[in-house]
Amino acid sequence: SKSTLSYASRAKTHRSSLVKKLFDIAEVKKTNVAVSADLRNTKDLLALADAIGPYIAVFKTHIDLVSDFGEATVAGLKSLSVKHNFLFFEDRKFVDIGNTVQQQYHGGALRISEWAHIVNASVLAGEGIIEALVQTAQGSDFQYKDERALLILAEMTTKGSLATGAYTSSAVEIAKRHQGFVIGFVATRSLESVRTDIPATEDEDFVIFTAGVNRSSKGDKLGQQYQTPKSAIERGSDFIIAGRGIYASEDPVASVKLYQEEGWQAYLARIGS
Ligand code: 5BU
Repeated sequence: SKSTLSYASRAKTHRSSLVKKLFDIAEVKKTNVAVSADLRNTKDLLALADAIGPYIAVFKTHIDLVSDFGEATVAGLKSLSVKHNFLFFEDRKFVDIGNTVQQQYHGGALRISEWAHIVNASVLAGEGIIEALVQTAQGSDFQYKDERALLILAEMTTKGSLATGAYTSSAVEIAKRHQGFVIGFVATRSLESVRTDIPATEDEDFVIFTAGVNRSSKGDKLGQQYQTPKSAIERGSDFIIAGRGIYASEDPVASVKLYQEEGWQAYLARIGS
């Protein structure tokens, strides 16, 4: 199982140059934290990115929450990602027909493909949505080839989530057919044990991002369910996504360091070093 290998050794063999970069960042900065920066204006977003940038591998956004989104948002985010060496993950959860998601991803009001290294999509609409996004990312007018990637939403953290069972195994099966642009899943655990008709190839190495991570809370009043950084990594997560546990704490920098430390120690224990 690849999840017992170090990020460094997985970087060496991974087919995706974006994943190589992601694993390199994790190793260099000793962090597997992805902050979920669910803030409402550009100033707050950039201030958070600058403050906690040194301690994270990925800065996850819901860019449609940013009321004054514009050129300054994009330029500011891009320069901070260079300054602090992290990647952007826009948690857009594409879920529509192929023709629509292509336009939501590339161009449009939010210009997601121009700045988001990683995006995600649901397979509720079927495999065609993934094919559509792959087609865009491999198009001849797409300037960011090899610098962009897609995660498939295989599970969700909310109480009563319907993304379970056959849905989750279909998500895994579809991902297996689109390795390259598809780099892995948003899921609560490793999905290696999920049965599909497609056997794993030798170089198969899906990256697991896990949302719903919080060190001190079990959930919220709207059905969110949390696990700790340690639990997520033990269950096979590669990158832990924490939002309110970091940005809404009294001291986000102190807080992110605690998530970094707990996540990294759990990773070291998992790889046996
Ligand atoms: P929180 O503040 O740590 O609860 O924020 C969690 C973030 O992760 C938030 O942006 C959600 O949209 C996102 N999320 C999630 O919580 N659960 C999921 O299953 C998925 C995304 Br997919």
